[in-house]
Amino acid sequence: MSEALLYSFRRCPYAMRARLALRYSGVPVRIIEVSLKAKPAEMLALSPKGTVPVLSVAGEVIEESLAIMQWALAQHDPQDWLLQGDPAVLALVAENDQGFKYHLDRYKYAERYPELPMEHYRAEGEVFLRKLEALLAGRAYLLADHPSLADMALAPFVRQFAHVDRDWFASAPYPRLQHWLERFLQSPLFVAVMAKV
Ligand SMILES: N[C@@H](CCC(=O)N[C@@H](CS)C(=O)NCC(=O)O)C(=O)O
Repeated sequence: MSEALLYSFRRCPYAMRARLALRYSGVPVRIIEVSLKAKPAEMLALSPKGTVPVLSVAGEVIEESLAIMQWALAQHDPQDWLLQGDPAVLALVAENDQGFKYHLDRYKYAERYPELPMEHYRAEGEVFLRKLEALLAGRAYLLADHPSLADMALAPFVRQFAHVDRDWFASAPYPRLQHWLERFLQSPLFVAVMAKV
């Protein structure tokens, strides 16, 4: 198999989740850090839609972060991140990608949506935070007592939400979620995929 290439942007949460799954799977990948303002022509030739991450492997192009995660886990999933195909995994990722992300963007860039105050967008995002807090009752990870694809697909987005106003997040009533995020941020896997290349 020829070398796998991942077009990535270090701070993009979609690219982070792809890097997490690829590194966990142990598949060797060359990471190409792109500038979103000047995307490389080779990447656009493979994937004209122009979003990162894009994985090019063995003649195949995978241009959605969740599909890249699933591809990586299909190669090797030593700690059962797929939870043996439990549909709850993809359902939670869909809620993140189709619901929470929308509110996250409005909260993060509230000045671009001046029709409502920032607190409104934050409160809408908190509905999902409360759900995650409840899922963490009695277990260390969202859907099991070990990490799953859901934890890894969501954590980069919860991180962004938390970092909009760190003081607010630190004092918000989500102790389990705070702990879960902190453990993720300090995990060797996350630290490794955030190293500057
Ligand atoms: N649905 C895509 C979304 C990827 C996405 O939106 N990535 C952003 C960066 S975080 C991007 O590349 N945006 C294009 C741009 O900013 O030009 C996925 O899951 O991979």
